[in-house]
Amino acid sequence: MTPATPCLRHWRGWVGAAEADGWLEGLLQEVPWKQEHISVYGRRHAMPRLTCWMADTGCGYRYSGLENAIEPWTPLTTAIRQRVAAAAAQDFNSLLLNFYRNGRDAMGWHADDEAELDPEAPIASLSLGASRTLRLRPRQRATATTLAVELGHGDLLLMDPPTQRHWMHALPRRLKVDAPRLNLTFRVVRVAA
Ligand SMILES: O=C(O)CCC(=O)C(=O)O
Repeated sequence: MTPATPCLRHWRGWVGAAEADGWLEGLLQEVPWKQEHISVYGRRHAMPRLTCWMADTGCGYRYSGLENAIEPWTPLTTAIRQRVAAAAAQDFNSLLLNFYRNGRDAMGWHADDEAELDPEAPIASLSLGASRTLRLRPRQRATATTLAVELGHGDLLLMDPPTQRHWMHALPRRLKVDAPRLNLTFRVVRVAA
């Protein structure tokens, strides 16, 4: 059965505005942002956002049919990783960065439940820049409640298990937004022993 609510911990303004400004600027500069493409019904489309996958050695990850090349951690992502790990009481070995250039960039409905990810670990999501709405809905559409979580500059959202098993999430377009937004989701990839 789908739990009535997803297991979320939301810390608004988890990092103060001045430091969040510095992280936003620093990440825009130092991350090797990529324009990836996906195939839908045989047609190739540019993803509506730029992305980058950073991870420890051996933490490969596939989603939307993409095999993500692993980029090394940068000084800033290493520092942020340590801060997020302390807040979440959880070590993370990988990070998906999304760069929404303006309100036309978005992410469709999905769950972060790929076989590579540890289903017992939380996913920690840090937002920087323009405020946007994360929507969540149960996988079983019969109970089609859609929740909205407004994610602002410096917010940290923890999605605890079993959220990914029962809920999907999306970041819809918001056409009035001109400003950029970054989202960093720290994850635990299962590494073969
Ligand atoms: O940008 C967001 O807040 C959502 C990102 C997301 O859903 C993901 O990385 O899986």
